[in-house]
Amino acid sequence: MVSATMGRGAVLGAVVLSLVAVPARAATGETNTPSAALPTPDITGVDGVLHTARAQGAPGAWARIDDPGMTYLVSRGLADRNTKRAISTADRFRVGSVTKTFSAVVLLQLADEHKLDLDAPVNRYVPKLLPDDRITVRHVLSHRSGLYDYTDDMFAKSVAGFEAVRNKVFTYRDLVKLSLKKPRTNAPGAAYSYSNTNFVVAGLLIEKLTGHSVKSAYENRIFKPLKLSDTFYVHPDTRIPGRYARGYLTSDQAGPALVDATSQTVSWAQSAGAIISSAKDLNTFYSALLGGRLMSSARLAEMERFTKVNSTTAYGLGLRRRDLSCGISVYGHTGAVQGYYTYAFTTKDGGRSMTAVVNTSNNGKVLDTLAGTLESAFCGKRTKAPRGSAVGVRGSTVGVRGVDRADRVDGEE
Ligand code: HEL
Repeated sequence: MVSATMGRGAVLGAVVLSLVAVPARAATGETNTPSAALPTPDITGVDGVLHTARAQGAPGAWARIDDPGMTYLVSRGLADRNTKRAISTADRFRVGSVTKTFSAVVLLQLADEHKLDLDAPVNRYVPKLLPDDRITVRHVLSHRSGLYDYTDDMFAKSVAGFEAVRNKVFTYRDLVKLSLKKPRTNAPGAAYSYSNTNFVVAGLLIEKLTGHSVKSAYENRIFKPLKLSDTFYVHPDTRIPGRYARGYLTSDQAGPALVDATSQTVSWAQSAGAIISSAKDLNTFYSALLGGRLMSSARLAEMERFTKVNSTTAYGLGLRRRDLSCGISVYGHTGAVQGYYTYAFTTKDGGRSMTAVVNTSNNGKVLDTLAGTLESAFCGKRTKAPRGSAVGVRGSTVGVRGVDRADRVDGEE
């Protein structure tokens, strides 16, 4: 289902396509095109990506793009394989590591309040937590601490590993201990090495510095000020409040049925990955963050100091940057938690945001495919098309104002 709504009541029925000049790439690989100068999102392209993700095994796939005055909604497939309820783009889901940006925001706010020095050792705030006093808060938030990722062992067998922790409740210190059983991957600051342990340490820091739970820090500092009414931190409760898409974990071996992974504590991740949200709220969050509404410009600049990860991605402080093929860079995070993959990104000025989700995981093809939504949403159509070609796709609904009507279910294709 595809729909688009415009702020002042006009209905989008067709777009006129034009070739857009590709902005010059800066030496860092990053380009910062103002969102007003971006090409129109290619909604047909987004829909095609979701269709492919479904064909590759995702029960449902959905995306929401928020542009000034315009919202685009695209959804395909099922929220629930038993009841056959169709996905709605308003459905809540588990965001996985998108949580890391929320945790980083809290710590950067604490830095703004002079309660935290990013270059101080973690051990200054939580004495003797880590075996190396050289590991700083900045190393942790940029995945350069060298702390081993305990989830590599925990989920070596995806389904058995998940079932072993589905209902478990860990303390942060339990998780740090698991990490410290293994040698560190690099000396502090020497290399980027993604690890959930870093953002477990971030959670501990938040609790230590605020004297309250991460839940209340998220709620008071982010969820409530931004009115994120679909966003929750319920750990260790296993349920998703309200209307949500069920999440389905793919087995490592071909053949077995998908495992319904919706119900879990996510205690293995907590401040590294346990937030629940919706596409609308994630777009609001990243737009506010990059728009400078969550911290000082000096702290945001620190968040946006990126370490190169590979030719198209870089990591700041709890923030990913992806450099798209059209030369545009977008900022946000990805998430992989049993049952869900998420891409949530925005432009440098926070003007255009997109969240794309599928309700399956442990399916690398689907994960790679879903990245294509970024290209369509931010780069627009890449080839010249006839003027006046319609946005609509087979069986789609275009221009249903304010309604995300699941009038077509792709579950039985
Ligand atoms: S992994 C990532 C993603 N991050 C990291 C974090 C998150 N999620 C996890 O650490 C979960 C790992 C297990 C997920 C599970 C599945 O797909 O459901 N996979 C297995 O069990 C595989 N044996 C770097 C991809 C991120 O994008 O930041 O979220």
